[in-house]
Amino acid sequence: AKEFNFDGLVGPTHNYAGLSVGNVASLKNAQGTSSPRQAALEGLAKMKALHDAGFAQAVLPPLERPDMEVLRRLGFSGDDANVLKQVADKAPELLVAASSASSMWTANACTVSPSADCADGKVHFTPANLSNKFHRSIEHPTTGRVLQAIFRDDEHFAHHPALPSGDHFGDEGAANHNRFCTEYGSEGVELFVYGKYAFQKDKPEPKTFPARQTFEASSAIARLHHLNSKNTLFIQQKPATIDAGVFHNDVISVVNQRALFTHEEAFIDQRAAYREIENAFPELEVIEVPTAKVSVSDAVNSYLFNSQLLSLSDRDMVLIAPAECEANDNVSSYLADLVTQNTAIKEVRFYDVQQSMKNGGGPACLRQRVVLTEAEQRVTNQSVLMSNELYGTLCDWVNKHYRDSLTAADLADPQLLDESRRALDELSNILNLGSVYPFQLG
Ligand code: SUG
Repeated sequence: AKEFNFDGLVGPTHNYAGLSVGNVASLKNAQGTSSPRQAALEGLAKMKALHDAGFAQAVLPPLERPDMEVLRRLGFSGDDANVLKQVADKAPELLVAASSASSMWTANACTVSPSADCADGKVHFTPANLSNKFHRSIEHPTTGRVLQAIFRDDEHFAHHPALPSGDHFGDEGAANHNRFCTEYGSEGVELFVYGKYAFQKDKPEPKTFPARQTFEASSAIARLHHLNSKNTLFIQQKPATIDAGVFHNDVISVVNQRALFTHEEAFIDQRAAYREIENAFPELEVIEVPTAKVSVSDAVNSYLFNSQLLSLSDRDMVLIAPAECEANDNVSSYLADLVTQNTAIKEVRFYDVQQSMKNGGGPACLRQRVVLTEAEQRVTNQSVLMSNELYGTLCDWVNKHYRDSLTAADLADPQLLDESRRALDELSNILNLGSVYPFQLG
């Protein structure tokens, strides 16, 4: 079995709207001018570099935006140009929310459990309801269709609908889900990290910013995926760390195989967390970053932990970090020292995903991990797998369809909607998806 990284291709309406309270970068960069073209090309460059380095790489398509179906459900009517005009005049906040290209952060697209962990021997997929943020809560219907268009075979793949919407079952997908294993194809230990309990009000929770993942949502996913309870762990994030801007666990920890690369202040009880993981997974190697070297604020500003931790061999790993880590003195000196120590992390490579970073999405947000056996790989839609040819085709496609710059005012332009739909129609052919978008389904 191999671990594939499915990166989100950035959509043509990528913009900075300040939609995510609790996400420091999203609020800081609100109303700036974005470059959808640059954003998409940066993402593709990372995918190509990892493909060239020998990692299994694939792509997930963006969603249709603005989401006209949602705007119509909210009472705007007439033809598309009319809907856009009304919403821009009367409720511009709904237009920006319906236009977000947030599906690029595919770590939040769904939770995936590899077949080795699931009692029925299938790979299980649950799209995340992303209930905490309106602009993200409208992603899951199309995300679900896209996943079914890629993983079609029902002997090997099981697809669930998103959890019931609403705060009680707030689910943010793989951003709060980790998996320990000795080899990708052997049974692993799945670790769900949650921010709060929804039904038990006497438990600790953050005071300033929302906890986007609930314990109840994580438990429901574990049940749906038929995980073995002795190999399934639930650990709470430290509430004060969420209040410091760590809105997902993948902003403060990353796991690959035996290694947990994490900050000293990630979990509500750090020592108990390590003990619990070690009981279920004795091979655990913890690489803990102390506050004295890298503060939570440095971690949030540099996105150190939103790196991808990838295996170079049976023992050695490389950290795929955002370029912002190089620019932060504390983080860069920590990393320079780390690679000289005796840990799994032997190398750090920096990638520029600046357009996504300005909305709070680093290298790890941009990818969904899917472990597939050889048999599962054979029945996966081959057109989404990265290759030199697909890279060239997608770069041409971006250069042909995407604008170089975009502001909030442009979102009301009916031409942008037409451009996006033309682009997505062509993309669904390139990626052999069939009809997945509302405008294609009629
Ligand atoms: O959900 N930002 C995303 C960033 C998601 C990062 N994902 C992970 N950590 N896995 C979010 O907060 C901002 C959009 C805007 O403000 O325009 C946004 O949705």
